[in-house]
Amino acid sequence: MWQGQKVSVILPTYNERESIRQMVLDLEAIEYVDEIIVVNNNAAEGTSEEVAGTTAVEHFETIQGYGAAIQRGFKESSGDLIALFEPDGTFVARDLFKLLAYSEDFDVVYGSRTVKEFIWQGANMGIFLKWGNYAVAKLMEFLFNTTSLTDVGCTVRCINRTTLNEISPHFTVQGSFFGPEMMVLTILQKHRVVQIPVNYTKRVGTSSVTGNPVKAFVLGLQMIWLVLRYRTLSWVFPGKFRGANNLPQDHQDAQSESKPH
Ligand SMILES: Nc1nc2c(ncn2[C@@H]2O[C@H](COP(=O)(O)OP(=O)(O)O)[C@@H](O)[C@H]2O)c(=O)[nH]1
Ligand SMILES: [Mg+2]
Repeated sequence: MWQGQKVSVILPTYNERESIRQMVLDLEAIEYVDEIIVVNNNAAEGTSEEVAGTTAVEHFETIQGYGAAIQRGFKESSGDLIALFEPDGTFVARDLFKLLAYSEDFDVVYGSRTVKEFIWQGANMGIFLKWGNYAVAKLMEFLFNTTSLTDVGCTVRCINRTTLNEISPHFTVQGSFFGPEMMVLTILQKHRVVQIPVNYTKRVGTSSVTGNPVKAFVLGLQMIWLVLRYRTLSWVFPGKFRGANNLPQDHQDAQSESKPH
């Protein structure tokens, strides 16, 4: 529990048999964590055995894809605050503290992996990935005139239940560019969002997405397309991405004048 709110952590897994147990144990050691959900997305053989004996609850999602796995995790979670991490050794569990601290003022706290001081030796965040993520993030920031963004591909993030309920009916992406779709939806619905640096370390095992430069480049193009598509659609159909409980625009503007952000 964090400030009276139940905390769920979701770990999607595909090829992290060697590292998932340690991540679960690290999360279990954090007193604020109430629920750990592992979403087994047709994961490497032996993954379930690694999770067994921990307090994590494993769910099986057969639709292949990063987005499908995370959306399944969201559906299975019961927390008021829902955090996402990867169990591949690249993220550190203690960064959850930072997400929770910011969640008091923000509906969604996004992690960023492109701040130099937080990129560990051996992490897969070379010039191409760093500036590619940064450039797409700045494109999103500029086109939506929103908070400072420096990464679009970081899994680590924390969202509150109310906001998740507002955006989830609009999810369409089941693949690897689900991350920026979630970002765009929260921005379009005018939720309070912020992005903060998180540690990014060396991966255990092989990355099946950004470890391959061709795949990473194609993913970058898909992300740019997604940002442009959402920007155009939301201009042409202004009410299209409104959340179920969203107030009309003029009410929101009036409300936000009395809030710090
Ligand atoms: N590659 C891949 N990753 C998936 C899939 N489903 C869930 N994931 C999770 O997505 C995350 C990102 O994958 P990873 O190989 O670490 O790519 P990277 O973070 O870009 O280096 C991991 O936590 C995976 O477990 C899938 O179908 N393919
Ligand atoms: Mg990874």
